[in-house]
Amino acid sequence: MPPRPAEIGSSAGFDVQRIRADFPILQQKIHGKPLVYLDNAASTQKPRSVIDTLVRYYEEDNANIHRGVHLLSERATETYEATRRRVQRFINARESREVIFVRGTTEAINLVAATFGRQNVGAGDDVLITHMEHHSNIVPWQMLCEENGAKLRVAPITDAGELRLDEFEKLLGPRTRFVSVTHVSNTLGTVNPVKHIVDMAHRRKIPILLDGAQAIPHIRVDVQGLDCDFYAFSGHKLYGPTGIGVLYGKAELLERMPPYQGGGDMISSVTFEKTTYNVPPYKFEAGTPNIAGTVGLDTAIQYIENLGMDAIAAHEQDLLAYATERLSAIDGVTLIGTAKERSGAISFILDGVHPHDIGTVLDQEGIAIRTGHHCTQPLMDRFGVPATARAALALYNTREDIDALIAGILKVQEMFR
Ligand code: 7TS
Repeated sequence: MPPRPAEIGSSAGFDVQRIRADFPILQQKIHGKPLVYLDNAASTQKPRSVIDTLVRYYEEDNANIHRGVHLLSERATETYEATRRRVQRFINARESREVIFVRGTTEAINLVAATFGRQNVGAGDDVLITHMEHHSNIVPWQMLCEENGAKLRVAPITDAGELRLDEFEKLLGPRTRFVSVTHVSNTLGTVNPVKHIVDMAHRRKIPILLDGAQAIPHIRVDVQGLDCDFYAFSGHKLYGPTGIGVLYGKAELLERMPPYQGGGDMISSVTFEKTTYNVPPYKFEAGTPNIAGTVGLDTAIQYIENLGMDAIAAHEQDLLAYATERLSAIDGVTLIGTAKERSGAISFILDGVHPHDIGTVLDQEGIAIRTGHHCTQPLMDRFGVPATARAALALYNTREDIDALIAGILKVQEMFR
C-alpha cells in the first residue's frame, strides 16, 4: 500500500507545529540534522513553561516545607500541597491524601511491596504479575517473595502481545494476596483491559496495583472509575521533571499500611522509647521531598490539561496508525507487539541487523529511538529476541517524524545489505 503523504498536525484543532515551539530542546540539530525525538517511553521532553516554573521556584519561593513559620516556607508548602490537589483532580482520586509523592514509578512499586506487601504476603502465598511487566514491576515482587517465602506467578501473553485473560483468571487462586499489572506495556504498546482485570481481582477480594508509567502520558486515567487499589506513575514521562512521581493508594489501605522509610515528616511524635507515625500521605514521605519536582509536575499537568487529554490521545493514535502502516510496509521489518489496543510505543526488528546498529545509524540521522531489552528481559525471551528497536510517541511528534524514521530504516537496510 503506498504511504499516505506526510501531513502535519493531522488531528483537527491540534496544532502540533505550535506545540513543538513550546519545547526548546526540539529546536536543535543532532549531527547536523533536525532532531527527531522518538524515545519518549524512556523520558519525554519538557515544555518551556515547566522549565520556567523550576527557575522561578528557585529564584522566588525556595524553602523547605511543613516546617517554617516564615513566608517562603509557607509558600513552598502551599505550592507542594497544591500539586497534590492537582494530581488528585488529574487522576480523579477521591481525596488528596491518597496522593503520595515519590521519586517515580519504581519507588512507588517498591513502596507498596515493602509496606503492604510485607504486611500481607506470607509463606505459601502468591503474587500475580504478567509476562509483559517492566523490571520495576517484577523485581520488587521477586524480592518480597524471596524474603517472605511467597511465590511469584506470571500470567502468559499471546503472540500479539495481549494478556491471556483466561489464564490470568486461572492464576487468581486462594493464595493470591496481590496483583500487579501494567496499564500499558513500555515495549509492546499493549493497552491492557485494566478495568476488567481489576474487577477479576476484586471478585476474589485481591488488591491490585496498576503500573501507569506508560499510560499516564497517553490515556485519561480515572482511579475511582478503575477502582484500582494503587496506581503508580513518573513525572518525567509526563513532560515533568525527573525525580518526582506519584503513588495513588486508597485511603483505607494507606491508613492500615506500615510506613516506608523512617525520618522527618513521617512521624507524629518521637521519643527513644516509642515513635508514633503521621497520617497518610505524610507517613510515606520521610525527609525533604523533591519540592521543585512537584512544582514542575504541577505545570506539566496544567500544560497537558490545556491541550486536552482526549486531543492528545487522538493525535497520538493517528500517528501510531500511520507509523504502524508505514513500518509494516517495509520488507524485512517485523513488529513485536500487534495487540488490538495499543498506545505510545512501537517495537520492531529488522532482518539481518542488530537493533543497536539500527539505533546507531538512526542517531547519525538525528533520530533518537531506544534499542535493547527496554527493562523487559522476560518479554524478550518470550518473543525469542535479544532486543528490539523501539519508537515511542509523544504529543509533539509529527508524521514528518515518522517519515524520517522510515527513511532512516531504509538507509540502515541499504548499509547492511
Ligand atoms: N513501568 C513501566 C511500564 C515503565 O515503562 C517504566 C520505565 C517504569 C515502570 C519505571 O519508571 P521510572 O520512571 O521509575 O524509571 N520505562 C522505561 C523505558 O521504557 N525506557 O526507559 C525507561
